[in-house]
Amino acid sequence: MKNYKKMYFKKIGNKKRGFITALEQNKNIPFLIKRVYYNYFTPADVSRGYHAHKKLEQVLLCVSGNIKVKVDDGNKAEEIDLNNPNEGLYIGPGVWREMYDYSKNSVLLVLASDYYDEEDYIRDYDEFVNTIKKIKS
Ligand code: T46
Repeated sequence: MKNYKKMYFKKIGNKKRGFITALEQNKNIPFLIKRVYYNYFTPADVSRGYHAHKKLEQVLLCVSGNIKVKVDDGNKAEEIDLNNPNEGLYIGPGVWREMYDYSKNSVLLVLASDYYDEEDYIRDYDEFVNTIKKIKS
């Protein structure tokens, strides 16, 4: 089963007054939020990510502008557009991700289930594929 999914959040408001989207831990976000970070001023020709996580769960939201995310579970790779502030991408453990095509002034907001820990990263693609194979066998 895929360990990532596109999420659609409620958009409260109207064109006249503007909109609000609320994110709540263990409600529309499926984990306790221990960390929030955001990535901004990323040049259009830069790709980020190129790693998977061992345990971390995250929800990525492009709250301004748009970006593309390639997710790869070791079996299949898929490109997901994040181009609405009320849409998110849940990514669980064991999913390789690459973010690219950042539009000007895009802001990628990330909600994470744990504190920053470099030990939780798999930054080598071959190691990622081998880890997935071991889990499946
Ligand atoms: C992910 C994608 C979507 C910290 O010190 N604290 C933090 O909370 C984070 C996220 C990063 N850092 C440091 C670690 C590196 O020295 O910031 C530097 C850049 O991190 P990285 O190259 O991992 O950034 P991205 O944009 O490639 O990946 C980030 C997250 O690290 C990652 O968990 O899933 O965003």
